[in-house]
Amino acid sequence: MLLKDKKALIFGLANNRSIAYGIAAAYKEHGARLAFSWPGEAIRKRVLPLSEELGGDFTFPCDVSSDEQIAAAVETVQKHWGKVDVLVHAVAFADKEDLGGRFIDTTRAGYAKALDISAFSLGALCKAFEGLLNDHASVITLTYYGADKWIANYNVMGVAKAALQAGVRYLAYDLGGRGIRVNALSAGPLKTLAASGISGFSHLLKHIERYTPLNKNITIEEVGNAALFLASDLSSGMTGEVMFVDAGYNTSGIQIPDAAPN
Ligand code: NAD
Ligand code: 0WE
Repeated sequence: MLLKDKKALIFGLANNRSIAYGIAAAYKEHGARLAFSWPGEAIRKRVLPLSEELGGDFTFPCDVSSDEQIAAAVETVQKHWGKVDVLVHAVAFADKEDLGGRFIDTTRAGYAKALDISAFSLGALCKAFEGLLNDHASVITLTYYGADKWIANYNVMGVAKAALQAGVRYLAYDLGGRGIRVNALSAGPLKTLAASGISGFSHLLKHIERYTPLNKNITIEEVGNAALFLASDLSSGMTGEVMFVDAGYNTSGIQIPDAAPN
C-alpha cells in the first residue's frame, strides 16, 4: 500500500483507455482516494460511471482553459477533501488541423490554444491548488518524445510539450520549499482517444514494436505503475524530472531494419 488514504486529484480521464485511467487504477490498488475532473457535459457522461467503477469520492467540472472553472474546482475540492496529496495532469489539446501537414502553417490562435491547454494549464493548476497541497505532495504530468525530437504530424503539440517540460523544472523549483515535487512521465505512443484519427498512428505503433529494445508498445498499466512510483515516497529524491516509460525507444540512435535481432 504505497498511497494509503492519500487524496489524488486526476485531470484528464475520458474513457477506460485513457492514461488517467491506468494511473487511477494503480493508485486505487494502493489505497488512494480519488477524484476526477471533466471539461464539459460530453466527457462528464463518460467520467461518472468510470469514477463509480474506480471508487472515486466525487467528480467536478474543470475546463483548464478557464480561470473561473479552475477557481471553482479549488472550492469544490476544498469542500470535499480540504487537502490534496497528489495532482495528476493528463490533459492536452491542439486543433485537429494543427496535428498534420506542416508545423510552419500553425496559426497564432492554434499555437496559443495548444500551449494554453497543454502547457500553461499545469502551472495554473499548481498555483490554484498550492494552498490545498500538503507538504511533500506530488504533481505528475504526461509528456511525449515529440518535445525532444521532431515527429511527423505532432507539430505544435511538440512545442507545447517542450514548454510543459521546461515548466515542470520551474514549478519544481517554485514548490520545492515545502517538499512538493513536480515530475513528468514521457510515455510511448498509446491508442487512446487523444490518438484517434491521427494519420499514421498505426504505422508509429508498428515502428515502435520493431525498433524498441523491448520490442513492444507500452500499456497504460505500465504508465500507471510509473506514476505510482512518482506519487509515492519511493521517489522522494526526484523532482523536476522527465522520466520515460517508452520501452527504451528514446535511448536509440539510428535504426536499421535488418540488423541482428536483440
Ligand atoms: P485522452 O484523450 O484519454 O486524455 C486527454 C484528456 O484531456 C481528456 O480526458 C480530455 O477531456 C482532456 N482535455 C482536453 N482538453 C481539455 C480542457 N480544455 N480542459 C480539461 N481537460 C481537457 O488521451 P491520453 O492519451 O490519455 O492523454 C493524456 C495525456 O497523455 C496527454 O497530456 C497526452 O499528451 C499525454 N500522452 C499521450 C500519449 C499517447 O500516445 N496517447 C503519449 C504520451 C503522452
Ligand atoms: O499528446 C498526444 C496527443 C494529444 C492530442 C490529440 C488530439 C487528437 C484530437 C492533442 N490534441 C488533439 N486534438 C484533437 O482534435 N500524443 C502523444 C498522442 C500522439 O498524437 C500524435 C502522435 C502521438 C504519439 C500526433 C501526431 C503524431 C504522433
